[in-house]
Amino acid sequence: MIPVNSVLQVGQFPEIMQAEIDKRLSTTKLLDPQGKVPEGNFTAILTRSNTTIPTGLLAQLPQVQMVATCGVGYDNLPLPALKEKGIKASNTPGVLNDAVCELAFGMLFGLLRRIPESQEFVKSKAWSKAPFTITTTLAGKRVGIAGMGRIGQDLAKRLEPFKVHLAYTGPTRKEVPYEYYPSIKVLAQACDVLILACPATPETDKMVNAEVLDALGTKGFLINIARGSVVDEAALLVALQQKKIAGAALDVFENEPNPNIGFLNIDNVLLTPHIGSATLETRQLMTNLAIDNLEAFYNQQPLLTEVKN
Ligand code: 8YV
Repeated sequence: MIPVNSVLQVGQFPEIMQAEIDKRLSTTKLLDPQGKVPEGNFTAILTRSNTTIPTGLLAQLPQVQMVATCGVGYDNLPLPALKEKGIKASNTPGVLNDAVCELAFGMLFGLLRRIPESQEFVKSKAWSKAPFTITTTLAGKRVGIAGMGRIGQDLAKRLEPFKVHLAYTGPTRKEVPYEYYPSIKVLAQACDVLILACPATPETDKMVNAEVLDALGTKGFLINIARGSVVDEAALLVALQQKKIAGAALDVFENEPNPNIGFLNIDNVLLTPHIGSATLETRQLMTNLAIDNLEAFYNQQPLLTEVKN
């Protein structure tokens, strides 16, 4: 049982998630993590991946012993400070794989077959003057996945029927039937489509740089469903503008919700507003999993999906 008004909800939640929260518990809300902390004896925080929890906020909440974030990524949490204070943390892995993988497929086919541009082509009546451009087939391509975690593995399995050659990179080899490359540059050299599905960590920060993009090459495509921080966006913009790569599909950006304006004026990109997990079913599952973790905490049970800090 979650004690009434024991949970501080930090950050803005979409309506569907707030409805799920309100079904199961009463929370006090702090929309701006930098704002004035409401009065209360809060022993837990409920937040989302897109809300950064400042260490300073923890200092104002000395009773907090648990932070539950809605999202598989937990780069929004100040892990060293949580560890130092002995504060537990949970995320919501697994329940969003379908939604994220389905978006990745939409981005992949949309990018390779230039579907958004083809719609504009029809709507603008340009079709009456000339046929749409020839595009490219996925079948037969070499697809590299950076990050063979839950989502990366799920994506690879779903890609298998599409007659592609799969390979991956990551800190360690995984028990998967795909070729392993120790570095993302070598993987980029060996693939036609590079999909980023890795967590945002100091090691992956700007991991896709000019060198990696050159390795991907002029017929190569980049898809980012991970975090904007994984890509050196200045280098990506140059590569796109100078056609050093064939195109990019981006669901995540360094600066959300106002991505670099350079991306808005390029035709070989497909842009989506960080909607990987943004389906009704998935957000309901994520919200309830986060609350299940809170319940486990208050019932002094092991957390269901603890962030191992
Ligand atoms: C969250 C995300 O799913 O799960 C993640 O790591 O990137 C986000 O899309 C979303 O913010 C949950 O509310």
